[in-house]
Amino acid sequence: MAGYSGKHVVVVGAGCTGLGLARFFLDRGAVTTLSDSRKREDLDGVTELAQRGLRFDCGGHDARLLASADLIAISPGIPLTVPALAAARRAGVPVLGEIEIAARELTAPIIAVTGTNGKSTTTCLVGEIMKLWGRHAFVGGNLGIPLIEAARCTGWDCIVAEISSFQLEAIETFRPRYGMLLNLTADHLDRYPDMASYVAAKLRLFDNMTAEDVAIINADDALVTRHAEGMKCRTIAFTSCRVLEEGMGFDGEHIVWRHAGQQQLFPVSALRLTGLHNIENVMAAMIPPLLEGCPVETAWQAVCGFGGLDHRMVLVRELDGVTWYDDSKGTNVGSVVKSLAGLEGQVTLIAGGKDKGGDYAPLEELVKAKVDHLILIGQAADRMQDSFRGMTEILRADSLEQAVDMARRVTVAGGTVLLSPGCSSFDMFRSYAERGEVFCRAVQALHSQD
Ligand code: UMA
Ligand code: ADP
Repeated sequence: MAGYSGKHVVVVGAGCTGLGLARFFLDRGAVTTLSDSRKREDLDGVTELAQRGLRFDCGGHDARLLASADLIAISPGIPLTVPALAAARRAGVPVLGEIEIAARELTAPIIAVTGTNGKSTTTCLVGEIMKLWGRHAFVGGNLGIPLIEAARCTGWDCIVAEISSFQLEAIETFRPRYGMLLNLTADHLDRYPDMASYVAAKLRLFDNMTAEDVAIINADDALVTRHAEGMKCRTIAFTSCRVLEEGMGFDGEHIVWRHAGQQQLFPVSALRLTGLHNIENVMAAMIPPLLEGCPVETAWQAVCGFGGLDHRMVLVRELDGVTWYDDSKGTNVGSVVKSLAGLEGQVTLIAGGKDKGGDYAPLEELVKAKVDHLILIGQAADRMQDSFRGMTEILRADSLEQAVDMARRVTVAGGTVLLSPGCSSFDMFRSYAERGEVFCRAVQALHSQD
């Protein structure tokens, strides 16, 4: 579609992405309808858009309306299997995802970060480096500010975008200059029929990349390296297990960057971030700026100054000898594995939430070795109880606040309480952030027994 003016565009989903898309298409003179399964009165932030002529299709998606559109623009939370959408596609209506629409407008190079875990942290790390280097960098995507907001402004030097598998489902030409694949473990099996479909969606990031572009690949992840073999673009690897002849490696004390016959050493003791997984995130994040010519001192200063994001292994408080951590963003089994592995001593683990259909088995050994008490909340509690039966003492709580009270009673001095749910939050909360905030408030409200 050459231009959008006068075209009928249906934007599906009225979350932050849909509202950004609606604004974008109204700005370009499109006849724009916002379609959402929620009722009109339940939508937030649409008053100004309605005054600008936005039309609405609420309480479901009108199949006839969608089939008559010139273009359907979808939010990440809308699977292509939604019946009205699938029917419109079959009828030949183009259906594009938000990142595809945004990227068609963007001229600055895109550094795209995907993988099962570490995306947000790595995206922010790249952003910190670019900004310290004096670059006007947009930092967003799945992280929070939708990519379409970058397309509504000009003057970017680079676009640093966290990209989810959901967002990649409806791309056509999306082509980052740098594409990172941090790791691949099971996630979102409530949306995908199997792991292969989830991986296939992630790999679409590399579909349009050419020999001029660079894939940044985790050499320690067998699934990632297997899929990297067929890529058309250059690949640069990172590993936390050894030093590489070319790429980012780790010798146990230093990150070792070897490229074009040069070597640089970075002592990880200078980092504020902790854990081997965060060393991996730092390694991956430094590659695009260094390849773009950023001075090594600037890149290292930026990553050393970064203290991490909220709700990712954040120390909430120490109370009566017990340490409390908020890892509400631990929303899949792989991330709980990393968080638990990094803790010393005995742990009371608070887990559960909206089950994503994955296998909890990768957690079994760590639960047996480290978890004294497992306190389960939410819809996933029954399945998790079945998975971990006999491996630790299991308790059930009706609310997160009750789980905090239970954890307080059962955890002895010297121990740790960890909220790392291994599930999404949507059964009990609006988001992982709200879940983390409720946890932190409940922990802060506890009184010392001394
Ligand atoms: N809706 C429908 N029909 C449906 C399903 C949903 O109309 O069949 C409507 C809902 O009623 C709601 C709207 O769609 O009004 C929500 O759209 P959305 O789910 O795409 O939410 P946004 O607010 O636009 O947020 C999205 C991402 N959400 C998802 O991928 C589910 C956000 O990632 C992202 O931060 C934001 O765009 C900006 O890019 C969230 C997420 O959980 C945090 N992502 C997953 C993850 O990180 O694991 C991938
Ligand atoms: P994402 O955006 O992919 O969800 P985050 O950076 O928000 O990733 O981190 C979420 C959780 O994932 C963290 O609390 C941590 O437990 C885990 N994690 C972070 N980085 C990695 C990594 N490189 N490999 C595995 N797990 C990680």
